Amino acid sequence: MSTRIAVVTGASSGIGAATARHLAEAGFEVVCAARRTDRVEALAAEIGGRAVACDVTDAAQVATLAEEVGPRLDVLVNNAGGAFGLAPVAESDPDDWRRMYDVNVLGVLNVTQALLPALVASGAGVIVNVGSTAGRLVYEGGAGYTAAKHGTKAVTQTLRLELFDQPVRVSEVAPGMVHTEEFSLVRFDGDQAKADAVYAGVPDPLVADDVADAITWIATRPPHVNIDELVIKPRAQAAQHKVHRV
Ligand code: 8X3
Repeated sequence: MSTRIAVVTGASSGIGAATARHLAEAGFEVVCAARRTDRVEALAAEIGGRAVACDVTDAAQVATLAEEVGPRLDVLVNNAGGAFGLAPVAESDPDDWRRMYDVNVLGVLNVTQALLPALVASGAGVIVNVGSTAGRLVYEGGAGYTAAKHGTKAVTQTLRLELFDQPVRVSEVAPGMVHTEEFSLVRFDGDQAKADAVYAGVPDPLVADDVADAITWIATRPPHVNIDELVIKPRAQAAQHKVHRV
């Protein structure tokens, strides 16, 4: 059997990088895609994969990714995404909202459109979109991000319907609180104190490896098994506003 190929977007850090490592351990040749070339090149060298510079919001770069992947693809993990800002609706910057819609929704559209023929050609493709608990609820200051992640979920569920007779499974993994090096730092525009406060006192937030493990499990089920959605939170987070802190 030929080597199975996986693409992970946003593979330069956090959940994306961890997922690339887990999929490589599971035997996949992983195409690591992200904007930061130095990071994906180092990761690809470490795991015996391939690196592609790709901003998922840029059609030309996504076309280059599709060329690099070639005619057959087994797994696509649409992980690139993120939150920008935590301002109330009344004070939000529309540019932040545009960027969030761009990367969390249109990014999924661009990459999925470009790679779908190769996923179909594999005869047993899997798409795993990285959503969020923010796609299931709302919270103060979160409207731009929750709207975008509700969008990620809507695209995923629509694809699931549209591809029901195709050899492609469609899943969403929806993590809650995951302590990665960059998610909150990016949200707060580099303010480390604000980023640290998100996880302050939480005994054990999830880490990127926990989510990578779940994604790899989804991607390695038998071809007739479609995990439609998987919500994953730390034990300490019973609900968005109910977080155990010590
Ligand atoms: C991350 C979860 O709570 O920051 O996607 O919206 S949250």
